[in-house]
Amino acid sequence: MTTFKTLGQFIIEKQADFPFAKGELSRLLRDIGIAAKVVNREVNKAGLGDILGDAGQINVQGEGQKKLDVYADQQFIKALQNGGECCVVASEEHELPVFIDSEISKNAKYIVCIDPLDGSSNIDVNVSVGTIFSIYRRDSVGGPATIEDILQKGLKQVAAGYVVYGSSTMLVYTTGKGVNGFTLDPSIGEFCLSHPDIRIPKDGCIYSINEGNYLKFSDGVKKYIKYCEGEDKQTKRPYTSRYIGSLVADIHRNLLLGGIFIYPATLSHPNGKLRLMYECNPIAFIIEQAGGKASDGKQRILEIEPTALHQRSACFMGSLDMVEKVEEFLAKEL
Ligand code: P6P
Repeated sequence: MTTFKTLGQFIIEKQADFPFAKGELSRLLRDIGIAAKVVNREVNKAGLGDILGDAGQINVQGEGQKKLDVYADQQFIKALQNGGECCVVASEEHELPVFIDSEISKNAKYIVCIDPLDGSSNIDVNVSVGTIFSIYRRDSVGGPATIEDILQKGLKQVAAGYVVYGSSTMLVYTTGKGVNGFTLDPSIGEFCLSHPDIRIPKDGCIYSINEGNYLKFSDGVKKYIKYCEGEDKQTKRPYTSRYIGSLVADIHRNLLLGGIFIYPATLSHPNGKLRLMYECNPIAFIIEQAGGKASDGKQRILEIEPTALHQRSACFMGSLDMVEKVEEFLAKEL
């Protein structure tokens, strides 16, 4: 009889790590897990239902919304509304925060920042996509949450995670005490612990960057790319270039195998492309908890003081030695 541990069992077991926990965060994480299973069902049959293609709307990023983007956003918000543990959701798909003002939620203590379906441009071509979430405890007491409750430094996250809808569907999260991965077992409809205590290798041989933007990169980034492509047996170069164009998929591979993911500032995206609150911060929390490093090229991503809900940040995230090496190249360009 194979023994397995479901996400729900694991969350409750780990609740003991938090002496003051009264179960709210556990319920919130379970609510996210439920929504992930609902979204997974649609992602897995996207080619069959009328769920592919454009929703015909433009989101706050000025990007065309895919129908699955909208569907995923609706499912996560509904799960968070029904769960009663979240008072406001900051979603990539909404310009303004979505306040959950039901009787049970308006005084809830948690805030969720979420990219409901990241990498959506890959949906129609059957490439892995993902959900990324970040959880904060509100500072204000009672009444509607404030924008200051949402715009907290990444250091203040109480939990963060992602779901990767790939050849298998996995949920990977941290509450600040390590990183654990759960694989969805469709036969029982449960996320089961499959990757306990994930650690990212201290060094790696995979670099992930959209080299199509090469001419728009700074000199330091260009020199680092040439370093990755150089021949040197001792440092196992040339490295391997792997870039899916779906943040969660690229990060998940590099987290398990070692590697670096880079989305730097470019001429077209002077602050980088990825969003701080619901892409860079949650991924940075996970990477650091797994023993890696996550910087914007100058400082820890988790120490960036947010000023706007959808602000962007450059990011260099992954194996410690690889991020430190690229930072050496960046320091020389200052
Ligand atoms: P580019 C997807 O749209 C996304 O937000 C991330 O998932 C991904 O890492 C990045 O953008 C890809 O951007 O400019 O290389 O297509």
